[in-house]
Amino acid sequence: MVSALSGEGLQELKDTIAGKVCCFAGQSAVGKSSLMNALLPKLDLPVGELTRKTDRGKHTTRHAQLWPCFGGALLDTPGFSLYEPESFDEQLLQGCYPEFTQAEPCRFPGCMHITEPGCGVKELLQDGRLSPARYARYVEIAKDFTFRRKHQYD
Ligand SMILES: Nc1nc2c(ncn2[C@@H]2O[C@H](COP(=O)(O)OP(=O)(O)OP(=O)(O)O)[C@@H](O)[C@H]2O)c(=O)[nH]1
Ligand SMILES: [Mg+2]
Ligand SMILES: [Zn+2]
Repeated sequence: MVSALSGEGLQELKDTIAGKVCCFAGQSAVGKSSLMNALLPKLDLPVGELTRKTDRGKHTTRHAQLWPCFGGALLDTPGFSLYEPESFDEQLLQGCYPEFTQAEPCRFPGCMHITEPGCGVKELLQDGRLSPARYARYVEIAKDFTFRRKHQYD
């Protein structure tokens, strides 16, 4: 977790990105440019706000720019309105959650970790080794993948 406002997580973020080429990507107004400014105050990049009308960002950043820093480089990018991944492979999705690898094997192979009994990932959730908010978003995305795979030839 990071916050440009409070400075939470900034040192860990610096340590993680040092010596690498990294980019910030995400929906408009999540705070990518604010984070760039917090890490590199000299940049003074323009930041936007949420529109009351749609509760979405205003697409303040209009181009991607690479800034050398911390022995590597950081790229600020324009935000998108909606995130819709092209592939909907549930196995690839699970690979995006490194926490899942700490789980005991689930009772059923190919477990989606949603409603199946004997699920190791659900146990992680119970002992607080998996963030409930991250898990809730995983369930939402996984259900969307299943829905879109079922309807891909409609
Ligand atoms: N409360 C709070 N607000 C933040 C934080 N980071 C950014 N904001 C606010 O969120 C709004 C959008 O920030 P930006 O940095 O412009 O967001 P962005 O992701 O670069 O947006 P685009 O350039 O449109 O893609 C601004 O009003 C910021 O002040 C934060 O850590 N806490
Ligand atoms: Mg921006
Ligand atoms: Zn499971």
